Order: sequence, then C-alpha cells, then structure tokens
Amino acid sequence: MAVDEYDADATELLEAYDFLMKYIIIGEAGTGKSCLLHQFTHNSFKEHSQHTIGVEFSSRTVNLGEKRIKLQVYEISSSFICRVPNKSKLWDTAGQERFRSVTRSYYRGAAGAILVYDITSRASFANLSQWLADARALASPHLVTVLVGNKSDREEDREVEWAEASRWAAENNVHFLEASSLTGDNVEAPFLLCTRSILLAIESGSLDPEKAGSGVSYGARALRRVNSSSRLSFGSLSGNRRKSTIKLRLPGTGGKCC
Ligand SMILES: Nc1nc2c(ncn2[C@@H]2O[C@H](COP(=O)(O)OP(=O)(O)O)[C@@H](O)[C@H]2O)c(=O)[nH]1
Ligand SMILES: [Mg+2]
Repeated sequence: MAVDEYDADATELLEAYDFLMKYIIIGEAGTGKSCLLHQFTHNSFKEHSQHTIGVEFSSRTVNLGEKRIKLQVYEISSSFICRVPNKSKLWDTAGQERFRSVTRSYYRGAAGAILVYDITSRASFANLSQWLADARALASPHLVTVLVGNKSDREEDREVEWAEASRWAAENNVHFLEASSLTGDNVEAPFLLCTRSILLAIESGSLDPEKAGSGVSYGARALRRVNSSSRLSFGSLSGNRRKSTIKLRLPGTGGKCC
C-alpha cells in the first residue's frame, strides 16, 4: 500500500479526507525536528535550517488503507522570542517558565507526538522523560507517542545505542525507530505508525473523534459517507476486514521499529 496512493486528477478528492489529526514534534533544539517535518511534508532535506523560535506548522495528507487522513503537525521549540529593551539581541528563552507556558498551549488536543532525539547527542536523549511528561500532561489523554532517534546517517558519531533507546521506549510505552531527515530514511514511518495506532483506537471505540480535545476530527469525506449511508461506519478498518489484515508499509524500517 503506497502512502500517497490517490487519484491525482480528482482535485476535489485531494482536499477531502476522512480524519484530521493534530500532531506535535517535540524534543531538544538541534535534534532535527524542523528537518524531519520538512522532509515529511516536502520530501526534501531542509538546508540551512534555522533555530526554531516558538512554533512551526506544516501539514500533509496520507492514505492508510481506505482512509485519507490530514495531519496537521506543529513543531514546538523550547525557545520563544524575548527582545530585551534597548537591545537588539534575541535571547534564547529555553527553560524559562513564562515562555514554556506559551509553547505548552500548543500541546493541547494533540493526538500524536513525535518525540525526537539525536543519536549523536546523549544530552538530547537524557531529557526525553521531561518532554514526554509534558506531552502526556498537556495533550490528548489518548496521546500516541513515537520516539525517533534522528541523524541515523551519522553512525560514526553515535552516542546513543539503538538497544538503549529501544529499552527506554518499551519502558515508557512509546513506539520507537531511528530515522534520517537528511537521507529521508524512515521519515514517514513515525507519522504512519502514529496514524495507524490512532485509527485503531477510533475503531476500537477507545477514542471518540467527536469528543473535544481528542486531537482528531471527522473530515468532509467521512461525513459524506455518513450522509449517504445514514450510519457511522468507517468500513475499511472493520466490516469485512479483520484488524490483523490491515497492512501498513513502513518504508525502510528494516525491522528497526517496535
Ligand atoms: N546529518 C544529519 N543532520 C541533520 C539531520 N537532521 C537535521 N540535521 C541537522 O541538524 C541541525 C538542526 O536541525 P533542525 O531541524 O533545525 O533541528 P531542530 O532544532 O530540532 O528543529 C541542522 O544543522 C540540520 O542540518 C539528519 O538526519 N542528519
Ligand atoms: Mg526547529
């Protein structure tokens, strides 16, 4: 199943989707969050990525089974603009509570979180617990989190072993994989993993898209189905298909995904 398998001629359908999901990308500065988001939405490496101040936003629509899902993705940085009077300098406000509270508001109602560290930086791995705690405290109660060890192309500079990160992920009940925003390797996988988990939660009834703060809402395509069948059914994940028959191709995961 291709990720972007849609009829390019059907302009109307390009904008139609079954679900809209809000995702956040979090983690220490410099881990490659902006590059990951850019690679996912533009299919290219973002050269000369600037330090993110505040929040960056981008979106992309993906296909999973028979569902079209629009992902709205917010990169949340720990820095915000702070202009000191009579000085032109911009201060990095990372860690200052006043600014953290502003960025924290963007966590609200997120259905999925991509938690990023840099495999060549132990410091970026050491802070993961704080990022995860913030996300779990502030986002949707059903938040699905995927841990991403970015910069897998820099194997020679590795400071965090795959096995250690995999263990941390298992202990903290999050998915895990390594990726490279530079080469594009495994960049789609974390988003698709998240989306698949959320769709399954909807199907099982544990997540209700109509509930405020769920991070998911129905798109016009889903509503059209409701109108035409007068019944709320999202056939492809249930109905005649068994859950186990849903197959998700995660390009390049090479088995390094749990
Ligand atoms: N080698 C390598 N460098 C990367 C990768 N992703 C990001 N970078 C570099 O890491 C630096 C920080 O990236 P950026 O996306 O701005 O990090 P952010 O602060 O987390 O948003 C930049 O110099 C990028 O060119 C990657 O997968 N591989
Ligand atoms: Mg950034």
